[in-house]
Amino acid sequence: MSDKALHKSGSKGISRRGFIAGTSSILGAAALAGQITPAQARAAASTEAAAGPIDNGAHVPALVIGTGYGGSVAALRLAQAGVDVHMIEMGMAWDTPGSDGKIFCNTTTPDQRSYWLRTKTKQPLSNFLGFPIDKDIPRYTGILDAEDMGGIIVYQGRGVGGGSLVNGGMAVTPRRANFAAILPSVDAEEMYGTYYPRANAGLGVGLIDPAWFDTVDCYQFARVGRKHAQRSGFPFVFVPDVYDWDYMKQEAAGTVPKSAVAGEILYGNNHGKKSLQKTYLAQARATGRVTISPLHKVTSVSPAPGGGYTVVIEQIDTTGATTATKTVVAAKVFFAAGSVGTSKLLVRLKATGALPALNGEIGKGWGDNGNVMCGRANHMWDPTGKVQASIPCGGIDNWDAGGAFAEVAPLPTGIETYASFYLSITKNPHRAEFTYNAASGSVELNWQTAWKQPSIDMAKTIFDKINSKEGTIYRTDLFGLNKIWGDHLTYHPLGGAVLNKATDNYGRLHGYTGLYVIDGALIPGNTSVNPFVTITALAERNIEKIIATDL
Ligand code: FAE
Repeated sequence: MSDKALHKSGSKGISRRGFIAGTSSILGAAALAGQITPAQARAAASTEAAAGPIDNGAHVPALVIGTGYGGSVAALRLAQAGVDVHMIEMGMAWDTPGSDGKIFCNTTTPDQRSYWLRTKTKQPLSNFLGFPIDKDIPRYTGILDAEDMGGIIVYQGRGVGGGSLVNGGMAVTPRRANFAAILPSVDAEEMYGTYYPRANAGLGVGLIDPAWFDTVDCYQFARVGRKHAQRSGFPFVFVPDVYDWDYMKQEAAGTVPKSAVAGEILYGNNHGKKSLQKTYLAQARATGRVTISPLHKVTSVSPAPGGGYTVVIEQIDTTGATTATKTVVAAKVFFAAGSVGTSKLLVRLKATGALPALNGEIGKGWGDNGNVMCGRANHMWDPTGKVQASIPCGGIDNWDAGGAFAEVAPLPTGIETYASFYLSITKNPHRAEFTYNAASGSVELNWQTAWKQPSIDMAKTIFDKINSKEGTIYRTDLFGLNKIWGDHLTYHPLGGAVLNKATDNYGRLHGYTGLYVIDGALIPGNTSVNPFVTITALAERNIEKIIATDL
């Protein structure tokens, strides 16, 4: 990946004044950015409040399952085309402060808001100095799901905004040369000429000021990462992000409430991150045509007797208990529940006879984007800083030679750890399949932990060399006792309903007119970089075609 490719983004910033809690202020944020007017924002907020959650027996023109990247793009573009849209989201709205006055809790002090229906945290870095660091929490519909799929823990965001609520915001357009391997049936010319720029603009992607980066305490960890990469002959590249970099400068200067600089990331970010709530979803709501039902989970979709689809939805409370079951009819249904959510639904619906005509590609082609984590122990003269901004801003590129792109990640513990920490994206060739287990009534994924070995080997092409050059060693205390590699997890689930296989070349599910997939499930297992810009750009491409031809 060249520096140029990584920098390629149409940036459209949002004023820091907009980063206030609450639905109406979220709408206000977009208004300040010039995306919608304050009057539109107020009208949309009151329309939505009046509309409330979806009613049992409702008939809707378009129903979107999930409010992540794919779902938000679909909702906005459909609404702009004059279609009323209802979005169903199993997670919470995340628009109301808790007793501490904050919507989201901090990474260092996880409480009930942190995890989806768990009684103990499941932190990606489970140990420190070999000691387990997970703690008991009340069971609650928290923001981060650590979903155990057998051979792999899949981390996902839960709530209005999906993964955008919990992710690092790294907004990377893959190198064009790698694109054919990602989505071979898609016209790259169109993607790079139209849809990637549209996605970058819609997401509000921007780049850190390199001069500021060079001086500020909170990126010392990344400067150490750059120095070590370059001394071993690897290019260090700045990576765009959806964080408001002007706000971050003010956080670092102590003039505004701290968010990234205070380590907020995995369990939500209270200020500077431009999550979908502040971009696509704010615009969608401002059309007055989009309503969202949080704490509602779709459990079934099947053809309705009079045309369209019958959708069964469970309303849940914050303990996860079902409080109502609703049945609605939708003319068109967009599956945007994320790679795992969409795949699990479709595999179950095919196997149980609700959608028997789905084809044999359903559930196939799932990959982990080659994610693997590791830490390195630096010398005492190479401290990484006790204050670390939680937003990564650079990476080490060894994709061509070694099959790995390593994000130089923060370890925002609040103390000096002398550790360098990395999340590598690698060219792992393994693909898994979701299947329905009739005996247990659950959908399973056949991923094996041992399938991470190619990822480890590829990451080692970078870190063995750096360790040898620097005279340093791997940390063995972050993922257990004497365990170097974080090979048990992914942040980047992709595939399960692959474009041009389970669907046509625009996400229309084979076998059923009016059913679409529009999220990360379309992408066959790897994007060579962090995935959400590609998910967004592909959704922009597909919805444009669907609106032009199917509505
Ligand atoms: P997603 O955003 O997951 O949205 C799906 C939504 O559907 C969720 O809100 C679900 O709660 C909801 N849902 C699921 N099932 C149902 C159901 N049955 N009924 C109703 N609602 C349902 O899908 N990517 C990057 O590009 N850069 C990063 O820096 C980055 N960092 C990450 C860090 C972490 C910790 C994590 C977990 C992910 C990160 N990602 C990153 C990945 C990125 O967030 C992910 O690829 C996208 O969010 C996937 O977008 P989708 O639209 O596919």
